[in-house]
Amino acid sequence: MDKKLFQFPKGFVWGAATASYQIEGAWNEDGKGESIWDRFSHTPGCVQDGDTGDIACDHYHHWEEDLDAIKKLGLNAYRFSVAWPRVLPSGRGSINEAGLDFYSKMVDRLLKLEIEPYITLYHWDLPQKLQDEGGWTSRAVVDAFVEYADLISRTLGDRVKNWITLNEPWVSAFIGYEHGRHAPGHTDLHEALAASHHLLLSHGRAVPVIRQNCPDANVGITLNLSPQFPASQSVADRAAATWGDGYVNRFFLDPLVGRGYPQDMVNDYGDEMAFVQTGDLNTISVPVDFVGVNYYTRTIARSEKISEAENAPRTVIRGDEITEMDWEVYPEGLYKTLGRLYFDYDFPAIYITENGAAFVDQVGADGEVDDPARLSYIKRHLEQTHRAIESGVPVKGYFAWSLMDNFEWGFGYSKRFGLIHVDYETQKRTFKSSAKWYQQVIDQNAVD
Ligand code: IFM
Repeated sequence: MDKKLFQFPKGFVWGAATASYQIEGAWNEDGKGESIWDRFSHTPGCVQDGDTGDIACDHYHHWEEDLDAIKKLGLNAYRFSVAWPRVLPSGRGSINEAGLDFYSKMVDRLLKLEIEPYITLYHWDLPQKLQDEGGWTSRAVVDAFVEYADLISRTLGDRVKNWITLNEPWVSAFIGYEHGRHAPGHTDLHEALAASHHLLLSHGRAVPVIRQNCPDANVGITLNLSPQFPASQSVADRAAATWGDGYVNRFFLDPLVGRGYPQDMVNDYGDEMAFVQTGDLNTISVPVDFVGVNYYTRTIARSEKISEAENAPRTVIRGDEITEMDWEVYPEGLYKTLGRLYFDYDFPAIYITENGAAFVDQVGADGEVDDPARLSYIKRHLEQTHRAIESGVPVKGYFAWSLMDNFEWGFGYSKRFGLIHVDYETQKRTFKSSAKWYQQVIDQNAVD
């Protein structure tokens, strides 16, 4: 009777994730160059409450304490990103040794603590110098990314095995260049499409370089994926769901596995796709060892092409459990997504590189932070992960988002996703109850 309800496979990777701009601070220290997020957050009106990542969790100075916390949590893996402008302040060319040294020391310490590093090369902090030349809309950025990937994998590849080229290229391209809510804050679909293509091309060009520098590398890319459910049976809602799937999911998944850009989206975007050159799709579909999925919620697609009155009544209704991001809690969407990645797209391995939830957290009079909603969110997503594994999907690891509260982009510090609470005034770290529970999960390799 002591058999655990959800026992995970031996060797399952238990981690947590962060990103450089969200935690490091030290935005202009020790030779670091300006990033598009430095510029964006310093521009009045771009980030809620005028917050910036100038200090954030001050991880640049607290990194040893933070690594000790990771050890205490019992994680066997830590996913973090390198800030490109910290190591190449102008994006290419002259190297900032102090920046390289920071990551090198971190890797050494992680390995000493027996924590496997998973490095994300690009988690949105493009050097501003490259943005001044057009950023991701310019094809020249691809060579710069390859130079950067080469530098980092040459420097750390003797010790780091796990590499993620890009985090959520959809967000970089479409939220940054079409919706304007992220750096660089543009609102031009054509730019977003070009950015998206150059991001994918950068991935395709970087993978062989990483493999050359690190022959036993485990290399992949991380996508934000969200299953689309038509709000009703109406033709219009079904079309909206197909379009939404093309926009967020298939536009990235299809080219990565060699299917090219989805024809329905190409038809929709038309001449806007003129920047795709011969051979690009071949480059993009370079084989990867895994795909990383960041899953938070599903999308219920309601057509904007017909009025609510003309449309069929909604049959798929958003649940009433909603996070602080206004995202519906829908764990089954993770099961569905994992299955699709394996059964439809045939990825050899899958990591959940992010999953978690923002809720309002209070530090109690006793100094404790009790966060049952987050604990329950993670628990139910782990149950769905386990279900996927039981169905034969090769899910190799789970990284909670996030290790600690941090700068949540356009929302500044107003949303807390951490397992560890951060008091931004004092930089005091406190394990929330979800962290203590996660500690037990890792210890037992099971969700009880
Ligand atoms: O904080 C972000 C992260 O940087 C990328 N994925 C989604 C998270 C929550 O919004």
